[in-house]
Amino acid sequence: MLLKKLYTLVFIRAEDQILLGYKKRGFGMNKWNGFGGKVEANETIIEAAARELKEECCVDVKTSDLKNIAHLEFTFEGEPTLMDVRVFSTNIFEGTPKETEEMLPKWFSIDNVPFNDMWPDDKIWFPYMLSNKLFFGHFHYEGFDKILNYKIEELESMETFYANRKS
Ligand code: 8OG
Repeated sequence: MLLKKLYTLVFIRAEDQILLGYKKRGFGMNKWNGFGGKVEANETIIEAAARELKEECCVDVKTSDLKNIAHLEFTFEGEPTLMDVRVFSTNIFEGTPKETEEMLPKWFSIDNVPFNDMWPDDKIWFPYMLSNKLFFGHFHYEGFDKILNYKIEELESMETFYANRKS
C-alpha cells in the first residue's frame, strides 16, 4: 500500500512566457519549477494552489481562474509514498512576482525552458502543457535523478479522469 500525499503545482503564463521559480531550499532545491506545495487539512486543493503561489512569489490569483490541466504521480523505488500532484495554470493574476525565502521567480520564454536545471520528468510533460493539452503522468524514480519508467497520456477532460478514478 502506498501512502498518498497531495501537492499542488501552479504555472503562470503570459503570452509566450512562463513564470518559474528557482527553489532555494527543501525538496527540489536548486531546480526551476512552478509554485506549489502540500495541501493542508483545512483547505481545498485549489485554495492550497493559490496560497502556495502567494507565499512563494507574492502573486495573487482567484481560485476560479486556476485551471486544472494535469495530474502527476511520482513514486520512488523502495519508498512507500506516492506524490499526487495537481497541476494548475492561469494567465490571469495580480501583482509582480517577488523573491521570497523559498523561491526566486523569473519569466522564461516557452522556447527556452531550463530543462537541465529542472526535475528530469519535466522535459517529458512540459510539451503537453505548453501545447495546452490536459494530461496524466506517472513517473517512477530511482533516487531523485533517474526515471526507471513512466506513463503519460493526454486526457479529454480532467472531470472525466477524476470521475473514473478509483481513489
Ligand atoms: O512543499 P514542497 O515544496 O516540498 O512541494 C514539492 C513541490 O514540487 C510541489 O509543488 C510538487 C512539486 N514536484 C514534485 N516532484 C516534481 C517533479 O518531478 N516535477 C515538477 N515540476 N514538480 C515536482 O514534488
